[in-house]
Amino acid sequence: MSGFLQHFRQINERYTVSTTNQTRCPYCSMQCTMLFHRENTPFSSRFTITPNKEDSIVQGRMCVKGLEAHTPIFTKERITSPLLRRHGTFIPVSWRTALQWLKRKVRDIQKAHGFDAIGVYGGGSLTNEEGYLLGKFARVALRTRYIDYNGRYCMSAAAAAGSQAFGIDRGMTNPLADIPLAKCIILAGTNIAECQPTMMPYLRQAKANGACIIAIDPRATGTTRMADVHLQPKPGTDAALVNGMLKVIIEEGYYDSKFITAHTVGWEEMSAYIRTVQMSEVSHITGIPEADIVQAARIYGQAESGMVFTARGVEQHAYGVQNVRNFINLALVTGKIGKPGSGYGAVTGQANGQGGREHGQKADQLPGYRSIENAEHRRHIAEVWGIKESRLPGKGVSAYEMMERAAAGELEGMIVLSSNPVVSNPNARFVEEVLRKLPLLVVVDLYMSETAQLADLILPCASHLEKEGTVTNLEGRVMLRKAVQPPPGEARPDWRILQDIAHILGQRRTFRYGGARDIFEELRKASRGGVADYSGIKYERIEKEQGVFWPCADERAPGTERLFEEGVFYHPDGRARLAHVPHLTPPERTDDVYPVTLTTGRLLHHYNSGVQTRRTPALYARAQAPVLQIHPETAERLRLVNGARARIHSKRETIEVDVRVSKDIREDTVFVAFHWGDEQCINRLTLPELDPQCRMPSFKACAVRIEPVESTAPTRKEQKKHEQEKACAYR
Ligand SMILES: Nc1nc2c(c(=O)[nH]1)N[C@H]1C(S)=C(S)[C@@H](COP(=O)(O)OP(=O)(O)OC[C@H]3O[C@@H](n4cnc5c(=O)[nH]c(N)nc54)[C@H](O)[C@@H]3O)O[C@H]1N2
Ligand SMILES: Nc1nc2c(c(=O)[nH]1)N[C@H]1C(S)=C(S)[C@@H](COP(=O)(O)OP(=O)(O)OC[C@H]3O[C@@H](n4cnc5c(=O)[nH]c(N)nc54)[C@H](O)[C@@H]3O)O[C@H]1N2
Ligand code: SF4
Ligand SMILES: [Mo]
Repeated sequence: MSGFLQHFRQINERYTVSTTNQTRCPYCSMQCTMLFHRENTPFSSRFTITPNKEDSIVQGRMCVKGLEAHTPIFTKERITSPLLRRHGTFIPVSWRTALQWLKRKVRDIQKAHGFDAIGVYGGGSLTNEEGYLLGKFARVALRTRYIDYNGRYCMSAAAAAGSQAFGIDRGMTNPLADIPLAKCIILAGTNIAECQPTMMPYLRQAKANGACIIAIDPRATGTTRMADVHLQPKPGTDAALVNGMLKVIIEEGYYDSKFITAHTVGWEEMSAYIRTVQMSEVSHITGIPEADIVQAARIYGQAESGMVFTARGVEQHAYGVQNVRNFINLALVTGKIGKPGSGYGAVTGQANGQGGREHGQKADQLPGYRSIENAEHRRHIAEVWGIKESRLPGKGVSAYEMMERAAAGELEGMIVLSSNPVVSNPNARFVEEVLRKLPLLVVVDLYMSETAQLADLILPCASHLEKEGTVTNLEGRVMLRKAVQPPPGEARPDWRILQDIAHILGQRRTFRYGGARDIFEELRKASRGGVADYSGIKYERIEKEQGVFWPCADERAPGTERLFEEGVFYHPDGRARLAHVPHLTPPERTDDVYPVTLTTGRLLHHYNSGVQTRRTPALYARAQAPVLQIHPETAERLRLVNGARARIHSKRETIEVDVRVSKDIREDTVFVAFHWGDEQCINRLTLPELDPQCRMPSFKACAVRIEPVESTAPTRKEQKKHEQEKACAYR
C-alpha cells in the first residue's frame, strides 16, 4: 500500500465517528422503532437503517415501507426553504419575507371577512404535540372555528361508534399482546397483511394457539388468505351481515345474558329487531351464502374468547358509524370484551391516527377528547391556554364540508399541514378546483405534493427524522419518537412553524414553547380529567416503560392497558350501549348505466396519497400506476384482458387505468388503490355522500361503468386467442 493511502486510512479511522440513534417509522399505526446508524468520516457521511431488535412490541420487525422511509427525505425533492408564488412560479424566500407576507394576507382577509374566513386542515401523521398545537393555533391565533383534519376520512366512523357504545374511543380496547389469547378473531374490512404488516405475527401466534380467524372482505388479500374463514360480502353490506350473525347468536343462545343485564343498555330493542331479521334477505343483500354466515356466527359465538377488529373497509361508508356499532354489538352481546383475549379494535391507520384524534384537530373537539360545545370543557381549556372562555370559537365543520364552505365563498383562506387533500378527498376534482380558486392557500409539507402545487405559500417542515414528539399507536400506547438529525436548509418542525405564525399574529404570550416537551407538558394539563387523559404520562416514563397506555391520570400508576375490565364502561352509568342497526346499503346504487361497484384502498408498497412513497424508487418500482382489479368473468363481459387499458366512469368523473384480471375479487366489484394524483386519481370518481353522524364519505362503494379504451381493446383475433388460452388454462 502506498504511503499516501496508508496515511489516508489512518486519518479516516482516527476521525470516524459512529452513532446509533433510535427513531420510529413515519407511516402506519404500528410505529415500529428503527435504529439509525450514522458514520461520519472526515471525507464522507454514511448511514444505514436497521430494525430495532429490542422493540418487543413489534418483536424487532419492520416492513419494506419503514425500511425505505428515509429515502425521500434525502432526495433533492425536499423543500428546504419557504416558497412564495409570484406570477405563477414559486420563488424561494426567507422566513421573514414569508411570514410578513402571510401576516398581511391573514390580516386583510380577516379584516374584510371575519376570523372564520380562514380554515385549518391537519393530519394524523402529526405528533400529539403538533396536533394539539394546531387546535390551539386555529382557535387562539387565528380565532377561527374552521379546523378539521384528514382523520375525518380515516377514523371518524370508528371514533363516533366507540364513543357512542363505550363512552370512549381508543383504537384497540386491549393490548396487542392479548391477540394470541383470543380463540376467535374477526377481521372486518382490514387488510393487516399490507397495512400493518408487523401486526401479522400476533395473528399467526393466535392461530398457532388454536384461534379461528374469520376475515370479511370483498377481496381475497394477504390477510384473508391467512384466515380460516373468508366471507366475501358486496361492498357496503356489513351491517346486514352482522345482523345475520347476531340472529344466529341470539337464536342459538350464544349470548351472555348475565353480562348483557349487568353491563349494557338497549338489549330489548336490539334483540326484538334481530328476531325480525330474515336470513334469506341477509344472504341476498350481502351475496354470502346463508350457511357461511351461520358457520361464522357459531364459531365466534361458541369461542371462549374473541376479538373483533374493524378498519376502513367497514368504516369508510356513508353509514360507517352504524356499521361499526353492529360489530361492537357482537362483542357486547357475547360478553367478549374487557378480558384477556376478548375485546374490540379499530385498527388505526396513520402513525398517529389515534393521538391525532384526541387533542383538538377535530371541528368540535378540544384537547383530552373534550367537546367545544360543553361549557365546563371550554372553561378548563381556556384556563390552560390563558384566555377568556368567551374568546374560544364554537364548532366548525368536517373536512369535506370545509371545501364546500370554501366553494360557497365562506372561506377565503386555508392552511394545510400534513395532508394532500387534492388526492385524498372524495370528489377530488371539485376539491382541486376549490383550492385552486381559494384566495389564500398555505401548505406546510416536505415535498411538492399535488396540494402544495396549488399553494400561494409553501412552508418547509422537518421530517420524522428531524423532530421529537409523541405518537399514540393503535393500542392507545403513547410512545416517543426522537430526532436523529437537524432539518435541512430552512426547514422547521411543524410546532415551530405554528408558533412563528402565531407570533406574527400577535400571540407571543400564549405560544412560548422551546420544544415539543414544553407542548407535551401543556397537553398533559389540558387533557387532565378528559376522556383521553394523558396527565400522568411524562417523556421520561414513556422512555423507561416502552410507552404508556392512556387513560393515565397518575404519574405513579400504570396506564390502562386493557379497557373495561370488570365490565365498567365510560358512560356515566358505567354501561355500554347496544344499538339496533338496520340493514344498510350504499347510497349510490348500481344500475344499468353504472352497473359495477368500485371500492378503493391500499397497497403494501405505497402510503396514502403517495407523496412520500412515489418518491421512493424501491417502492415506486413495485407499483408505478393504479390498476383496476377485476374478476375474470366481469373482464370477459367487458372485453378486457390483463394489461389492457380501461376507462372507469362514475357520475362525477372518468379516469383511465390498466387492467389486472384477478379471481381475488367479487364479480360485481372492482378495486383501485388511491395512492396517485392528477389523471390517476381514483378519488375524482368517489362520491362525497357523508355519514350523518361522523361525516365520513363513501370511499368504499361507488357505482361505476367500465369500458375498454378503444385503442387498446383487444381485436377480435386477440380476443379469440385469449379465449383459447383460457380454455386451455381451465383444462
Ligand atoms: N401499505 C399501506 N399501509 C397503510 C396505509 C397505506 O396507505 N399503505 N395507510 C394507513 C392508513 S392511513 C390507514 S387508515 C390504514 C388502512 O388500513 P385498511 O383499512 O386495512 O386498508 P384499506 O385497503 O383501505 O381497506 C381494507 C380492506 O377493506 C376492504 N373493503 C372494501 N370495501 C369493503 C366493505 O364494504 N366491507 C368490508 N368488510 N371490507 C371492505 C378492501 O378490499 C380492503 O382489503 O392503513 C395504514 N397503513
Ligand atoms: N379513495 C380513498 N380515499 C381515501 C382513503 C381510501 O381508503 N380510499 N383513505 C382515507 C384515509 S384513511 C386517509 S388517512 C387519508 C390520507 O390522505 P392524506 O391526508 O392526503 O395523506 P398523506 O399522503 O399521508 O398526506 C400527507 C402529506 O403530508 C406530508 N407530511 C408527512 N409528514 C409530515 C409532517 O410531519 N408534517 C407536515 N406538515 N407534513 C407532513 C406528506 O409529504 C404528504 O404530502 O386519505 C383518505 N382518502
Ligand atoms: S409502515 Fe407500519 S409496519 Fe411498516 S415499518 Fe412502518 S410502522 Fe412498521
Ligand atoms: Mo387513514
